[in-house]
Amino acid sequence: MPVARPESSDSRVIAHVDMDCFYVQVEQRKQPELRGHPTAVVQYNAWKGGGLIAVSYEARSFGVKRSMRGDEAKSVCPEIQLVRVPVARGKADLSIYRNAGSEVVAILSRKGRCERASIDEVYLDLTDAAEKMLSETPPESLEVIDDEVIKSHVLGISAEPSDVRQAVREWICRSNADRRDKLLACGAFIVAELRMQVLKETQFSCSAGIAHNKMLAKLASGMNKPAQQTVVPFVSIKSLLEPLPIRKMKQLGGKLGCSLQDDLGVNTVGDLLQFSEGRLQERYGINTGTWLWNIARGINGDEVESRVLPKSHGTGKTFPGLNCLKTIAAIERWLSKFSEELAERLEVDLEQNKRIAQTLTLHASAHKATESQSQKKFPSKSCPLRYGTTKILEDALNLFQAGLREYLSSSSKAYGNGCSGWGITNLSLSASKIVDIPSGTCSIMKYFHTQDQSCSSTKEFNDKEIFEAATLSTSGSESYLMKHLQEPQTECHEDGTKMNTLMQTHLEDESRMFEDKAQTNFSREISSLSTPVKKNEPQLDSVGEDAVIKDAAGGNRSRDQKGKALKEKQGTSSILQFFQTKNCFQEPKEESVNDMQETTESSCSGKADGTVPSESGGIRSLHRGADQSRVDCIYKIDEIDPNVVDELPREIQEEVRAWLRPQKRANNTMRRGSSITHYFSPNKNL
Ligand code: TTP
Repeated sequence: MPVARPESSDSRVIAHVDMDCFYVQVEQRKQPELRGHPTAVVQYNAWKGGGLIAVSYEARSFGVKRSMRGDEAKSVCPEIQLVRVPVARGKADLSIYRNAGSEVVAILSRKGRCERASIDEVYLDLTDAAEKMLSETPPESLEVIDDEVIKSHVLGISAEPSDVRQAVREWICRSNADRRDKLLACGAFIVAELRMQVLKETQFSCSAGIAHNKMLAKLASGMNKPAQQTVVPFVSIKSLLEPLPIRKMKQLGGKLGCSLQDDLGVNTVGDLLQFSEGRLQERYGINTGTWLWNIARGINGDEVESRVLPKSHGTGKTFPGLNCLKTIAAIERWLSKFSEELAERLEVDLEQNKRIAQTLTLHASAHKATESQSQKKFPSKSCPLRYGTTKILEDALNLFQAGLREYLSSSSKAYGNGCSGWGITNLSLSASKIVDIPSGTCSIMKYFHTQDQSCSSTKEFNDKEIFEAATLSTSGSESYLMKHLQEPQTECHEDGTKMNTLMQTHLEDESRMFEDKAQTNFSREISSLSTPVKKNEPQLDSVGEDAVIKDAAGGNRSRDQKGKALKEKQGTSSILQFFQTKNCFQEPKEESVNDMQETTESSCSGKADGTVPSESGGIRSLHRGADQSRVDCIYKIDEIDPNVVDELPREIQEEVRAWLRPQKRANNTMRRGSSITHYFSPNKNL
């Protein structure tokens, strides 16, 4: 459900920056001889030359579209260069694009709060920077204005094409302008400079929208591409929004949009203006009613989140048609590849960003042999995430089995190894609920994490530990993802191919990416409605890729080696034993799956993993055991024998000693203990 958030101010300066034909640019940087030539990046397969996922603007001018297959693109534009997406582990390897996206984010984040929205999109809150510029060097005081600023498209400015630049210059430099417009004008300078900097440092061009909120900035960024920027002055909001088809607005592609059309006769955003807030609240509830009333007026209070790293990591693949997976052995083969990739990426995230992911989710699409049963969705399943390829694979298999059991509940005979009653057409794994590790705990974490891996016994996976992915997050990517996986193509993505492209390559922060990409494409369409200026080809293809940060190759291997070495050297660690066995007891109280979810969520917003100070001066940690009872562990610091610290690797002994020092305990217990208890929790080693 949409959330109505009041705008903190209508004078914010928000930019949405979107890279132009991003994968193509990445490939062109790698092979400069492709620059200036019609080029497309193709997800290659033998069927008609594979599917195009990115098309250069030169190729677009020949009529090449993302929905085409390679063969069709060749027939439309014989000179087109088709570059194949790199492949690793039998599937697309997108790390080169993710890393390129990270380069861009690093530059864009220099001027204000930066939210990485997808592999090639970023929101910026430039309010402070714009206010600073306005007070120190207002546009009207500048003698020279960069051409890139003058080339901005300012919605609402009407002038003959030959006079447009002069009109924009005047708009930017008006000394009697409304303060909000002045701030946007400053935003135009800042964004132009950032875009030029991105070009200089990465060789990539990008386009941008500059407005008072995220919704408007996003709508604007796709209106003039490539390598241009569009400003939405306050007075132009109404004329921008009014003609827009209601179903194309973010979050209105599904049932809510349908209801607006069918029940209230609302086809455009302008139609929505006729309804009072009270009437909309009456029909859709207080929150949604207000949200609808707001969006019709261009009001959107969503803040730019400070996030340059991805919210989740995902990997997956589609297996269309005859390629569908029909046996548990085939599922295991692929899950093994996914687990390996996920484990590597998580390891790099831990190493480089000091973050840990808490939830593992498996998504799949399936069909059954009988037509009548094909409507049922394969349920997405989640469980607490345990690090390491082996554990991820083990858990993923259990999640799959749980999902399959449920999926086949009406036809149990089809279940089992080697059965032919079902086929998996896409399969993916994601790691989400990523939280920062409290500073100072990293090397300890790594050590315990290694121990955890080497000491863990095979886990009897209990179904109760598996929960529906849909309940995981109220605002995170999963809920969006679920939405798109379950009712995916009713919005802008009508055909299965598009969905396939999406599922094949994009599984991280998919939610937002899906919606955002759809809206980017949409904003290109609306450029024709709202401005007389050039309109690039409307794209109704499927969605963009996830956003992962660094190439993780090798990370897991080194960790595993280190783990083995430690184990050989030390035998069974007594400090580890202490943490594993000391003072744990179980409360008989039964908790629901939802309760479990709440615990996980609270750990995200507050303490890292559900630890609370205990009355006895130790660290109390709440965990859910395999039997779903609550396990309450109290680790008493006083009872740790300082001698066992000698068993730890030298580089972390000092940290643990500091943690044990009486005078520091009050401060250190929570901060450090929270992670330690998590890693020593009984569940981690099950
Ligand atoms: P987009 O930003 O949607 O498109 P684009 O950058 O290629 O082109 P434009 O200039 O029109 O914005 O997607 C970003 C990248 O995500 C794109 O280069 C390739 C990838 N992608 C896919 O792999 N599959 C898809 O269906 C889409 C839409 C994108």
